[in-house]
Amino acid sequence: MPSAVGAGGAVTSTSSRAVRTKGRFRGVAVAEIIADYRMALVSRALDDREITLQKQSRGFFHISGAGHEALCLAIARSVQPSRDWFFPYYRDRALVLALGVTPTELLLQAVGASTDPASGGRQMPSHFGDRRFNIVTQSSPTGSQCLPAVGCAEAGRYILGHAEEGLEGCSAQPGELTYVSLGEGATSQGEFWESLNTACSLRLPVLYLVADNGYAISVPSWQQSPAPISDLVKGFPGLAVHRLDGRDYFEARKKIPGIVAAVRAGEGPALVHASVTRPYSHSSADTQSKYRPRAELEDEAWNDPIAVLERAMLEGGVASPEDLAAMREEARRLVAEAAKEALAAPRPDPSTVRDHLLELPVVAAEQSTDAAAGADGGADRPVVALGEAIRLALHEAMETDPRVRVFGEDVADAPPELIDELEGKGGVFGTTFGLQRRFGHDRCYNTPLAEANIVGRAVGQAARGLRPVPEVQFFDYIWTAMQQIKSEAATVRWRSAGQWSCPMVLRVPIGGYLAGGAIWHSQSGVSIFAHVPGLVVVMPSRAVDAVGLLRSALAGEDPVLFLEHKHLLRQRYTEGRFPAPGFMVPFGKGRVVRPGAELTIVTYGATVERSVKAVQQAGIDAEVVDLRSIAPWDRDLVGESVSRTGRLLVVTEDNLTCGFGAEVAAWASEHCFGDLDAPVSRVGAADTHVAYEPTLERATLPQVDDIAAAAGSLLAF
Ligand SMILES: Cc1ncc(C[n+]2csc(CCOP(=O)(O)OP(=O)(O)O)c2C)c(N)n1
Ligand SMILES: [Mg+2]
Repeated sequence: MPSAVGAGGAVTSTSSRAVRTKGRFRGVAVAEIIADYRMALVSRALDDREITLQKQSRGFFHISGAGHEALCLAIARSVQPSRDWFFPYYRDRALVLALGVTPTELLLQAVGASTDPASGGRQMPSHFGDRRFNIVTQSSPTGSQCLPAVGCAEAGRYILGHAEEGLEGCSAQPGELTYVSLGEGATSQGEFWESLNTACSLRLPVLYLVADNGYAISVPSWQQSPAPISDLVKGFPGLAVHRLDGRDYFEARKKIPGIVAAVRAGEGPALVHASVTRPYSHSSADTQSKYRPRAELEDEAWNDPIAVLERAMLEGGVASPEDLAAMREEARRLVAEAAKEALAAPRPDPSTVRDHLLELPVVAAEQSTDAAAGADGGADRPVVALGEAIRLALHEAMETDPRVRVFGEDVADAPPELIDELEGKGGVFGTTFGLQRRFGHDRCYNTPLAEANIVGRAVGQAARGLRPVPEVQFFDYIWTAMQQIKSEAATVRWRSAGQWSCPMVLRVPIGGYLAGGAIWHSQSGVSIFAHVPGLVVVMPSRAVDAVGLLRSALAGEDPVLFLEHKHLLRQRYTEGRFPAPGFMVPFGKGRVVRPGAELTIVTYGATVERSVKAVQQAGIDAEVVDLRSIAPWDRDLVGESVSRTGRLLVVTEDNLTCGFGAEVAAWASEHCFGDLDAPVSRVGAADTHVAYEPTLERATLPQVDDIAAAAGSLLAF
């Protein structure tokens, strides 16, 4: 297999000078030394050019790859862009150049051109991403790339193992590895450690590169952690840990091939802890002379990997001082040409700023009617409540699509070796019961008790074209996964200008009314997620809708937060006949649960049934609308209903303040003002936490009486 360098033909020699290209020096082919030196110079020249562009207000930010070039280029000699997968760090400029990204393409991002292939002008420079070379779109939170990288590696193994099933849109190659890099500062993040846990447990082919330049912005590494990272990770079983001087191109060239070969051979993950330098300030927003002594900077300049390489080349007679000067000039010229091209490129059209947020699956109107749900009579289909409907819909999804994998805490039935002897658990609510038994351990499996791990691995699997269905066991514990949901999953499509997507269905039991659930088993809070662009949020209140929404979620290409109200899982009133194949519920379409003429009640989840009861109790003619889908939500249906009734009450289990009801009310005040005969009113939870003792819980969450009273006041207005 050829190595990565030059694979994309990105930076090739145009020098007119005859530099020595034959023979070997310090164990490395001279031609490769020269090519890598040229690439290092181009990388450095790109840094310099981006700094200039920013000073000229033609670029808007800069973060350098300076000091990391030799290490990156040595890695590039052992990895393969068509075969391996890459989760780079922002200092990996030289690596992505070697993988095939061109200098012009990098500069297109720096100037924010619409033709920036990585992000269409949406991301800061050095936020790489390129499908051609398996460089997965990069985000900014330091360390958050580690879990998707692990998901990517496990997806590769799964795809290879299931190749005969013809997984649509998925490919993997034997011996592939996933590369993920980060700085020594980012190793402080929990997500890094969560990723090591799984990479080691599953012996995944992950190559970690920790490029240690001694600083995380201004924080020196000794303030970061109690020991260097290569010491800290020594206890991880199965992790091959290597220390090397990444300032020395020859040392890196010598050590990296063996490390990579071991990962490819299936020996498990490896972590390379490499010293590098940071000759430029952290970024264009930083001035490192404020916190780094002059002597240290001078010492670093001497050990700058390009300077070290130049001294070696001179010593070994690989190049003369004139050769070096000529190659420097050549790199400068090449980058100057690239900058011209980038500056001539078109700017993004402001009207496109919302493009690539979501691509909702198309559901025909006739597919989503109750008639469609009941098509073919369906006597052979069972009548089920919400929880069982979800369980059966998961069986259906896994039956029809081998790309679907279900994982989370406790979702499996039993240890694989004991499954024939035991009944099996299948989730704390039994919603995944039987999936492992039916579809096998690699399609339904338990994860560590770590929510970021669960969601982050799903993000990486989705990047490989799988259809992960992760579960976060309780909504109350979703917060550690928030970064993976908000910063990773929800931004993938937008930040890559549609180049990548994140088709994942994140199932999460939610809500209260449990009489004993208390503060950490009763939380709501959908408004927090509805606030996140790029995320679909749904919450069915009956079995039929749960199946229809789950089918839509699995048919789509975007992350869906699928909220399963715990109180509803086994309620008789959620029951319905398991819908016929083909029935789907489109996102953003509500349902009139009960028609009425004098008041519209808009709600979702567990307050749907409570609202219906309140209407009956009050003996009023109110229309009850179940939104079903919270992001996007059905403004048309609400507007149409209010135009007939003239009154609107929004009922949510969310706390009143900044709950989702506030959004509906604000929208209605703006758009339905002319139709309203009374102020828009809200019923929500009592802006406190949910207590354990049932009377306290009742005092917190909206009750039938509260809804009836609010409806009565509105009608009396
Ligand atoms: C989660 C998170 N916190 C803070 C930041 C701001 N930030 C950007 S880079 C950086 C330092 C990273 O240091 P290190 O991992 O050592 O990488 P280096 O920049 O030194 O290569 C910080 C704090 C961020 N991007 N993400
Ligand atoms: Mg650092």
